[in-house]
Parts: sequence; C-alpha cells; structure tokens
Amino acid sequence: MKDAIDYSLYLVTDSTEAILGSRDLVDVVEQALLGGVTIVQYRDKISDTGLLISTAKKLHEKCKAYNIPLLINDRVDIALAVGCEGVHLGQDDMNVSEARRILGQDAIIGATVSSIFEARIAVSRGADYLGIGTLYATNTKKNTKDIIGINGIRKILHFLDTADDASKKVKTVCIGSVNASNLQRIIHQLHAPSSPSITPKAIDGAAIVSAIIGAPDPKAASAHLSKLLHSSPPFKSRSTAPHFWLENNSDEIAHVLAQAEKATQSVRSTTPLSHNMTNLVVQNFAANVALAVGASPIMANYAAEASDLAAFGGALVVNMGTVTPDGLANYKQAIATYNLAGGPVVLDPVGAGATSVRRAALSEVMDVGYFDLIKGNEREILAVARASGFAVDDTSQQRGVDSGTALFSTKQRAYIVSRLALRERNVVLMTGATDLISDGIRTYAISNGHAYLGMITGSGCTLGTTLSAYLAANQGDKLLAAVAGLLHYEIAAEYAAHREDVKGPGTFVPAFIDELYVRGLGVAGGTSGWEGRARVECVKDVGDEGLLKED
Ligand SMILES: *[C@@H]1O[C@H](CO)[C@@H](O)[C@H](O)[C@H]1NC(C)=O
Ligand SMILES: *[C@@H]1O[C@H](CO)[C@@H](O)[C@H](O)[C@H]1NC(C)=O
Ligand SMILES: *[C@@H]1O[C@H](CO)[C@@H](O)[C@H](O)[C@H]1NC(C)=O
Ligand SMILES: *[C@H]1O[C@H](CO)[C@@H](O)[C@H](O)[C@H]1NC(C)=O
Repeated sequence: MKDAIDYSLYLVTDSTEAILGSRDLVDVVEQALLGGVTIVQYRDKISDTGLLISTAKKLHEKCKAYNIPLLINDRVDIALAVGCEGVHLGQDDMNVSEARRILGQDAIIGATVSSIFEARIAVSRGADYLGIGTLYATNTKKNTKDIIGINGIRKILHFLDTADDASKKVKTVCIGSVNASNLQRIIHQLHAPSSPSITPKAIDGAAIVSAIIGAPDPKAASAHLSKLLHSSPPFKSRSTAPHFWLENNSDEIAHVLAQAEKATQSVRSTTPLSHNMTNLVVQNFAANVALAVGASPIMANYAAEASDLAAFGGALVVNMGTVTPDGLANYKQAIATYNLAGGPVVLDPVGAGATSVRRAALSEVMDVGYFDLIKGNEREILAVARASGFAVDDTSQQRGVDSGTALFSTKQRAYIVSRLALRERNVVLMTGATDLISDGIRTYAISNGHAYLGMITGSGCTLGTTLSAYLAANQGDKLLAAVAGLLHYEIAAEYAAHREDVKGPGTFVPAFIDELYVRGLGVAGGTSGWEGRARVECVKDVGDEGLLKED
C-alpha cells in the first residue's frame, strides 16, 4: 500500500564520475539497501535510453529483493518499461496528472517543488509526495533561484498543514546537500510548531545523494544516516524537555530561584569554557566578566580550533557585532562543530537589522545552525524574527546599535519571544528595562538590572558571555540556566550601582566586576541567595498579539 511507504532515508542516485567514481551503480545501491535506505530514485540525466532501461531493470531486481520501492527520475517511459513502483518528476518534466494517467493509481508519483505555488499544483494533480528544496546549494545542483533554505521548507510545510486534506496527507522529503553533519539539525529545525499544543506537519524524510553514493563505504554511510534519523541531535539530547508551569505562581518562582542558585554553584564548580567568537572593542571587559562569574574565557576566531574547543564541553558565543565574509565563514563552521558536539551556542545578533549586510549574515547563520539561546534587544529580536521567516508587523528600522525606547508593550514582547522560541525550538531573551525570556512554553519577565548597564559599552556582549557559561555548566533546563545567568548579571549590577564608591558609569565598571565575583561566590557558597532581590514574574496566558505572521 502506498500509505505505508517509508520515505525517511530516500536515496537519489548519481552516476556522474565526480560522485560515483569508477564504481558500479548497481553495487553501490545494493550496499545502500543493506545499510537501510528506505526508497530509491534512479536519477541519470545523461545515459541513453537503452542503458537507462538495463540499469533500471538491475536496480529494480535489487530493490525488490529488499522490498524497497524504486522510482525513476523524469522518465515515465522507463518506469513503464521496467515495471517499477513509480516516478519522480521535476518542474520541467512531464506533469503529474499526465504521469498518473499513464502509470495508474497504484504508482508512486513524486514532484520537486520549491514554492507554495508549485506545492499546491503538485498536490492538486495528485502527487503522492513532494521533494521540497533546494535546501542548500550542492555540487550537483547550483540553481540558486531554487535554494530556499530551512525557512522556505518550513513555509511550504506550514502551507500544506493549513490547506486542504490532500495537502495535509501528502508526504514530504527535503532535498539539497543533506549529509551526516547536518541531517539531525535539519530535521529538528523543520519541525516548527506554531503553538505549544499543535504538532506541526513533519518532514517525512531526507533525500540523500552524494553522502551515500559518493561515500567510500555506502553501506556504512547509509546505516549511519539511518541511525541519526532515529535519534535526537546532540544539542537536544543533552537538555531536558521543557516542563510546564507549576500551578501556583509563588511555587513556580521559588522553583526558579532554587534552580538559579544551583546553576550559579555549578558554574563555579565546573569553570565552563566560554568560547567567544568576536573581534569587538571590549575584549578586556568581556574577559574580566567571564572570569568574575566563574567561567574560563577563550578568544578564538578561527573555526579550525572549534572542534578541539567544543570537545571541552564549553559554550560558543557568536557575537555578530562586526561581520566580515571571512568571519561569517568561520562562524558557520564553528556553529556546525558545536551543534555536532552538543555544546550550547549563544547567538548575540548585535545591531542585527541595522544594515542589509547584517540582515543577510543573520539569515545565513540561522539557516545553517541551531542556537540554544538567542539574545538581543527589542530591535535585534525583531530582526531575528524576520530571519526566522516571520513577517513582522512593524515598520521601524534600527539605526544604531543602541536600543532606543521600547516599541512594544510587555504583553507584546512576551508574545514575540515565546512565538519565536517555539519556532526555533530554543530559548529567546529580549532585553530591556523588563527582560522577557521564553522557551516557547514558559515565559518569564525579569526586571532587575540598572541604568548604568546601558551607559557602558559591551554590557550586551558580556551578558552573552555570562549566559553562555551558565548554559555550558547547566545542560538540563536551558531556560532556567539562562534565567540564572541573567539574575546573576543584573543583580550584581544593582549592588554595584548602589555602592558608595560608585559615582557613575566609569566607577561602575570595576565595581560591577567585583560584585559579579562576590555575589556569585556568596550564592555558590550558600551564604546568600538571589531571593529578596530577584524580580521575576511568570507570564502565563501569552496571547496571540498578531505581530508575527507567517510570511
Ligand atoms: C499535463 O500535460 C498534458 C500533456 O502534456 C497536457 O495536455 C495537460 O493539459 C497538462 N495538464 C495540466 C493540468 O497542466
Ligand atoms: C554537508 O553539507 C553541508 C551543506 O552543504 C556542507 O557545508 C558540509 O561540508 C557537508 N558535510 C560533509 C561532511 O560533507
Ligand atoms: C501558593 O503557594 C504559597 C506558598 O506555598 C501559598 O502561601 C499560597 O496560598 C498559594 N496560593 C494559591 C493560590 O494556592
Ligand atoms: C567576547 O566578547 C567580546 C566582545 O563583545 C570580545 O571582545 C571578548 O574578547 C570576548 N570575551 C572573551 C571572554 O573571550
């Protein structure tokens, strides 16, 4: 039955010299079948019809032996000639209705789509599944107009989920440069709920070409990919599932504070590495803050070092204060490395949205990486929402890096962070006089801190460093770890600002570093707590403020 077809590990063949080498395609496909591919598409754009038919026949024999369906790319005539299970049609190939008329109801017919428009047509013409892409540019496919990234695929899935019954039921496979390094992250990011209670339409599989056909051992490569498909990505398996609220608000806050104290102890006792990728002006200050909260700062902008550093169990801070093409390539490589190791990654999109270069850079890193925590001021978080594929109902443009006055009410801000965190499946912090932080399920408003923090350079950046240390040392509940870091940082600022020796922002800085150190030590040592100082509220009932729309 067609409904029972498993699209999860979808092999697309490639007979070109660059990928297949001098090996025999049928042998390679047999190895892939042994490794666990669940469906095979024979794609060969160059061989003549005679060779296509004879190869397809051999492939069909092998596939039948493993009870795996074989589809032919483009050529309905070849599928008919060999009597295989179906075809896959590109946008330039025969249309789905015509192929259906020729091959009949039982044939599996799939179509490549790269827009909602194409998806709607393919479904209305009776496609059984959609190959959605292109996700990333590949060597085999360089047509950049079709590169739609994570956001493009999420949009199509969302459309299918909210359209008619046939669209809801159609199977989907993502295509374009999927390999063992990005498979789990891609599947994770494509699963983007729009509300905590609704399970979104999932992608049913990933199409793989060179990561199997070009692999030295196609059987081992397929088996590895199959294993990855059926397990959580490292950054998820190291964290606990978000829990729901305690019914009673004071109990909930007490729980948050108790966790915050534990988290502070654990930063002190583990001295986590905070790997900071940036090249901004406030190096000395940032390093001192990291040391004062109990972390071990390291400044390394070369991605090549990331794999060694990721192995130490620290966290990465990607601070986009200054973006250069070289820097961007380094960021992307380092993010991928930490994602694979499961090390937390904090994104600090400084000044995002201010220029088109920054907007493009932000979209690029969000398309190729998972961020455990994204922090920024109101305007930066709005830029992140746009990069996440939302249409934001707001016309203001950020001019400078400084945050200016608030654009939205607390309720609206709570809505923005929770909606975005749900989509990105992470923690989002919007800083301001009242900070809003959410994992999509729980949202807290925190009103600690002092105005002096806004009068010194680097306070946003050093908060990012602090939060990264907290995430690295507390890999269970990421939201509570971040809340703890925020409280440490902002309460220390309050103590510092109220000291007699502090007369203004200048004398504030050294006092702040002292207080970060002293207060953290006190909490970690059990002689004091955040309680009595912390101003944390639960924001239950986050309403749909209608500010973020599916684009
Ligand atoms: C599909 O293709 C056939 C033959 O090329 C054409 O007659 C038919 O109109 C097309 N159907 C649609 C729905 O475009
Ligand atoms: C996997 O694909 C990504 C995206 O194209 C690429 O950057 C990366 O180098 C690939 N990894 C491997 C191991 O081939
Ligand atoms: C919530 O818990 C606190 C302390 O545990 C208690 O004093 C209070 O009465 C509770 N409130 C409600 C609404 O149950
Ligand atoms: C991280 O952040 C700042 C800039 O925001 C950078 O200059 C500094 O060197 C980094 N800090 C550490 C601890 O590496």
